[in-house]
Amino acid sequence: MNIIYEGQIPFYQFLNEHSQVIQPLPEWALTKETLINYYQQMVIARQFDTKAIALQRTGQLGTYASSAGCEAIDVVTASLMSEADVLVPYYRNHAMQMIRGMELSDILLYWGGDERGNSSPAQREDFPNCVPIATQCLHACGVASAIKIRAQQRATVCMLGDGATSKGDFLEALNVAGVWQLPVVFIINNNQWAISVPRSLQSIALTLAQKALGAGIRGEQVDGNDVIALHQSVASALQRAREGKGPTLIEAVSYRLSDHTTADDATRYRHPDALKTAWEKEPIKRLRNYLHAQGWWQEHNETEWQHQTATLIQASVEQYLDTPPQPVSAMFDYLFADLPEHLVKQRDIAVSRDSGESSCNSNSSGNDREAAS
Ligand SMILES: Cc1ncc(C[n+]2csc(CCOP(=O)(O)OP(=O)(O)O)c2C)c(N)n1
Ligand SMILES: [Mg+2]
Repeated sequence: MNIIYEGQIPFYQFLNEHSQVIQPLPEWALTKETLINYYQQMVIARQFDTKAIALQRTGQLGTYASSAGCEAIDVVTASLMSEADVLVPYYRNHAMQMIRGMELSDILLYWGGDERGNSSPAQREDFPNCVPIATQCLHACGVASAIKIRAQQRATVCMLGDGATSKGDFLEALNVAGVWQLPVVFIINNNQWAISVPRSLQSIALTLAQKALGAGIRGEQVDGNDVIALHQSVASALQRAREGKGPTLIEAVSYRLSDHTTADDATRYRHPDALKTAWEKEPIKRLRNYLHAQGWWQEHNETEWQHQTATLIQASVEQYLDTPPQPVSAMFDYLFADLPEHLVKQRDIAVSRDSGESSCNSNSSGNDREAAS
């Protein structure tokens, strides 16, 4: 017998869970600028997340998917993308949308059930949030195909979760990306859970990255709590894509520090010890400890940045709450280019109800938005 194929999955880590450097750093990480920027963006993402959950709990936002634990993945990837690259996100990538230019108030608007939050001009050609699991992987291949046909130097970034890797759509997308050598980077946020299904029941494969090997494309695993490792891995993958050197699958290992969404209660299926251990490894603390040790980030920097961030978030919350809700009939405006006949009738009913309601409820404010959504 001869072995005709042997696969390898590299694992990247520079900053271990104790914030210690475990191998020589790349040159860009020897100075503080990029690292501090990553840290600051992650703090914004975490504060935004906390605020969004508080808004939901007080009836001022719809169901919301927390990004606690995936800040490093999102911040590093979005920061490395060029304006011309295309983001195909799923529902946990608020920090990416923020860095790509969306207003935080628009992101809140979306989670408040208002479609205008999904049509910000700042999104340019980026896709809206994808909620059906893994379907975005094929959309990303469509985008990447268009980029390839036009011979443009742009990359498509497709975000997905560990649970999404069990879907046929994901495997089909990997396959076609390989066959057509598409300029796409798939990034799995392996946060160890697909709602209540643990990673161990998702696949018996040692890594999720190795699924790339079956499609003949490059697969690698990276510590998703280590901004330096993420930077190295994502920057190279983006460069390969833009240079026409084919797709990459990156599995970023993280942990979901929150419930699945605000509609979930993870205490019903998750042992508190696992969560406690995960908090020891989380990306923000890991980088903060390193920056402190380098003397690049002091206590007063922390206090000032937390304060500045709180002011920014508060302003975006106010802008969101001050946005008058859309009329009920707006729900017909976003799905069809040409509304089918039966929906035209329904929209007409909604429009006449809206005009009746607005005349007897002229004081309607943004605080009514959950009722409206
Ligand atoms: C096609 C489809 N099936 C089922 C669901 C219900 N659902 C919503 S989130 C989720 C789990 C996804 O887990 P994962 O891919 O790991 O992403 P995470 O939420 O953990 O980031 C499921 C099954 C869905 N949205 N779409
Ligand atoms: Mg998951």
